[in-house]
Amino acid sequence: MVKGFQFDTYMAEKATLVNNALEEAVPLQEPLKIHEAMRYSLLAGGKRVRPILCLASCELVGGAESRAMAMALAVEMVHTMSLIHDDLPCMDNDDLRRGKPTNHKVYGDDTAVLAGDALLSLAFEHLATRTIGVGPDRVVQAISELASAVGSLGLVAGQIVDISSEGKQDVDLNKLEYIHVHKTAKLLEAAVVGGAVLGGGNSDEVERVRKYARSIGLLFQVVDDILDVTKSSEELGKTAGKDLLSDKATYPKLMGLDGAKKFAGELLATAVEELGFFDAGRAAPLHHLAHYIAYRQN
Ligand code: GRG
Repeated sequence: MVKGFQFDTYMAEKATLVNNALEEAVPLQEPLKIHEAMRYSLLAGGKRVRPILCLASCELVGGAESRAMAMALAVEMVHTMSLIHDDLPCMDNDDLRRGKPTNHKVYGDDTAVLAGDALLSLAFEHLATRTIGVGPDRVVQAISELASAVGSLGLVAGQIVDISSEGKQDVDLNKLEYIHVHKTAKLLEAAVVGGAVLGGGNSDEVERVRKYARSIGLLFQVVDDILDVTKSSEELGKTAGKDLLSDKATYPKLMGLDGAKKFAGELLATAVEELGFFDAGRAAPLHHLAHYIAYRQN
């Protein structure tokens, strides 16, 4: 860990910056119902890990954080969209998200689907039109990173394989990794890579942060699986123990709790190794973020 770096202060400052910018990016306007539903989930107080990773990655390669702010917001919009859709009765059917009733519980399934669709669309519009101080080639590259993370070879791939595996006992570690790389790691990768691309990183730097992101992306999900069996719904702000109840394949189930913790430690080490290539001061936020993801409590 980098001495003297105030991680808690860093996270609080960046989260406030992101929250204020999100508030401005999605104003309450006509038609009121859809904008209310979009804002309900978007401003419900997530940890903002993905946008903060995006800003930290931009600064790692020497870019001013303003260059990556639109990307950071776009990633959080996509993430929120995926949570709204994931919670729907036709998907994971959940009642609690970010400590509040899920979007469809408040606004109905029809509005929740539309709120997700509108956030997805706005994410790309925002990234394309609100990125400042960056040449068009890099903006197009960032758009393409985000699009491929979401589509049928990204989040959607992870979700369809996850849904198709429900109730089946044939999910081995390879399949579990496929699901989580696609459902979770791809979007974290887009956040980190997009930040480095918009920050002006060269191709070597971009590929280093991509490797870092792949490790922390899978780490994020391994830890999510561990928290599901070790924490309460109150502590998590979402329904705990769900995986166990539905007999779903998870890292603790396939590896045992200690095995899953050991695997998490290995992924953390791989991520940190990639940062060794960069200036330690500039890499401090991503270094601490990797540890935060590994040791988070919710
Ligand atoms: C409709 C294009 C389209 C895609 C959606 C529904 C779906 C496809 C994918 C599901 C993706 C999903 C919900 C993955 C889980 C990711 C995850 C670990 C979420 C929890 O993230 P945190 O802990 O949550 O960062 P907060 O609330 O803090 O932001």
